[in-house]
Amino acid sequence: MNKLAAMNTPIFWAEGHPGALNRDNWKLEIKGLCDNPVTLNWNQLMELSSTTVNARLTSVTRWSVYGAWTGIALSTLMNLVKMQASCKFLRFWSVGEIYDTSIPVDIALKERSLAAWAFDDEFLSEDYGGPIRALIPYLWGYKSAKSIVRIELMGYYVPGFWELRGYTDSAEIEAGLCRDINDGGALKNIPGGEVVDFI
Ligand SMILES: Nc1nc2c(c(=O)[nH]1)N[C@H]1C(S)=C(S)[C@@H](COP(=O)(O)O)O[C@H]1N2
Ligand SMILES: [Mo]
Repeated sequence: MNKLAAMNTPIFWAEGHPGALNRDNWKLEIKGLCDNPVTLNWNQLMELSSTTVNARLTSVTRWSVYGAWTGIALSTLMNLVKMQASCKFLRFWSVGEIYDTSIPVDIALKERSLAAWAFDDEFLSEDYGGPIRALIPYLWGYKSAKSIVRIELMGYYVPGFWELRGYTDSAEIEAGLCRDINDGGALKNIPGGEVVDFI
């Protein structure tokens, strides 16, 4: 069992679980406001320089999980496609293209914003957004779209799946009680902003 599952990390698929996903057939398309749009298959994704960051995924439903996430920095992908200056938001699309969410480009270019494919040295399972997902530790978890098939470089903001259903567009993490998944779901306090640790 993978570590996220072993810790009973909640599994959210608001649009319905996609079922088994095949890494070898996976394609991630990156298009929009860039000079060099690409569609990358799994082998091509694995050939890009990767990074491992210690970071938290923190849900607006008030739980947070910590670990070493490995993936491709979104900044690396933006360099690859030659993002244009007019790009202001990145819009992620999950498999099935029902779930989308968008983040400002300045947050996308921060060092711990990834297209992540592993957690604690294990590939992500479908449950947790494998083969590859957004991991945006700076914002509430609904910005970390799972099993992404497309990243669109946008000049303007479009509210996504959860934003249309009442969650904030900014997804700024707010202080308060939060379950520590790494500690059996114990209730603790988090500060506002990116959760580095509990208080
Ligand atoms: N496609 C898709 N991505 C998604 C979601 C979802 O329902 N569908 N839920 C989001 C929310 S609200 C959170 S908190 C995290 C949860 O990630 P996990 O299911 O891997 O724990 O995924 C985000 N990405
Ligand atoms: Mo969430």
